[in-house]
Amino acid sequence: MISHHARFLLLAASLGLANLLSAAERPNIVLLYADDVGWGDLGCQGATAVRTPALDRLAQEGIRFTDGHAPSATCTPSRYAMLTGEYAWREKGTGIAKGDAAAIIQPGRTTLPSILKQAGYRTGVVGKWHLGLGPDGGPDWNGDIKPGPLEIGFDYSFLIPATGDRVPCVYVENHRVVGLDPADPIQVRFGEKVGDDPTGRERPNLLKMHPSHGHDMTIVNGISRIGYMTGGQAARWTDEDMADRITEKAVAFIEKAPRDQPFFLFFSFHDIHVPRVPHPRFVGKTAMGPRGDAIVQMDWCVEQVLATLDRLGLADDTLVLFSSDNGPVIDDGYHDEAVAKLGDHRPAGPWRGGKYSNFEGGTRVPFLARWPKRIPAGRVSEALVCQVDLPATFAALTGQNLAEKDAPDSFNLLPALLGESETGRDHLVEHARSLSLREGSWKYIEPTKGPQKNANTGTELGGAPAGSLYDLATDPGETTDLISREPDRARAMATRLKAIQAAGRSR
Ligand code: NG6
Ligand code: CA
Repeated sequence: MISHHARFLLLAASLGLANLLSAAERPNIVLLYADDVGWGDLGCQGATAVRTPALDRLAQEGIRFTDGHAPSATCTPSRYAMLTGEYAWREKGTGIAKGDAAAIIQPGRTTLPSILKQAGYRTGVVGKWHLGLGPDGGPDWNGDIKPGPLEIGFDYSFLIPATGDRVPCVYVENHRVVGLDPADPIQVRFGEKVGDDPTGRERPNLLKMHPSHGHDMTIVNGISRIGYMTGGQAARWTDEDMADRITEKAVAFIEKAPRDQPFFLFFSFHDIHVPRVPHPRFVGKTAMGPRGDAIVQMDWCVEQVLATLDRLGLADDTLVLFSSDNGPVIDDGYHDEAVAKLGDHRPAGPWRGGKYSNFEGGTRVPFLARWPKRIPAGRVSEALVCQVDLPATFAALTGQNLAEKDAPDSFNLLPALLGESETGRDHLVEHARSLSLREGSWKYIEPTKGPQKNANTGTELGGAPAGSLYDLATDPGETTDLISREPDRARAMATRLKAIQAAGRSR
């Protein structure tokens, strides 16, 4: 069998990339990506109402970034930016995707997985996708579902196609719905009803969890969803064992990956997005109801991955990252006691707002990295880092140069990631309902009309008609708008933000 090193040399030679040879050994990469988990939801960042021992271990054995960001304050745009290295607000069609949306990232683009595949990695994605599947008009759920992850650089995929709270409620493995009976084809529709499956609106008595806003369409597993679906009965998922199912697939991917080749696993949790329906063994583990129990379940998923790496002797050579796709939300559409049982737990930690918000709570999320061979244990870094930087950072890690057009907003933050430097980005565009520019501790939010709170979730959204300006160094909670006291600074930041938008790139 050809050795890992020989294969690496051959690959380097065949690509003619001299600098590939000088790259450090290429670690395996496991990107653990949580959904709607807030900065303050981790024990290592102050949570006491829920324990997260696996994540705390990751932080203790690696580096914890206090100023780490999702690219956007909701899911689809964050994932788009993380996989392409391009801010989602530059492109139409990157907002929260419906369950039957067509593939948003086009085949042929340079992506996080294609960069790693190019470097010789075996690449896989397991869990929530929410980046659309199929051609224009959406996928054929009963046929070959493509394009999708396999067409943009992943060798393997096992997907929750959109989110847990919207149809279709089935898993997709590579190009096919898992367990589909051809005699019971799936139909999916958003907008009008399809088929005669009961809906939450018509038959609330059938529900085990009731919607608080939206989420009153087709009932699957006693929970009404966004959108309508009929057929595919045998293929429908059970929310209670979703974490087990996807963890099993993630662990199997690591186990089966050839040992003479590094691997990249994007393990994208369903937790702690709504509907929060953890397995019975996690129910009641916190006093916070399903939202707290879902955090415990998510931490269990992390634990399984770390244990697998330990068991296979891969931990030292594996870079494990953990982050979340946007800030926290309490009631995101179901009556699940999250509001009533929150107590004094602060999901966003010291930051104001949460999911959907221009305040820091929208995008400032947990951001942990462990690589025992290269990252000193127990580091805490204040460097400004963002998930949009992963493509350029991993390109650098694997000794590759990005083409000018690729990953236009992605910066190589390898020195910061490895704890060798406290310098991260000098600026970052944060994206919620409008854009904000961070420069050091300063934050400028462009002028924003409209309500102060999200009507559904009650989240404070931030922003003001004249724009707003905060100094996070003296005012981390964004309580004092300095826009009228520092008009010159605000104007300069507004000008720079406009220039970044106009340039179409920032790298
Ligand atoms: C919103 C949903 C919310 C959640 C969100 C997507 C309603 C009223 N709200 O439209 O429940 O699903 O989309 O969340 O339907 S995300 O984390 O995937 O971006
Ligand atoms: Ca999310």
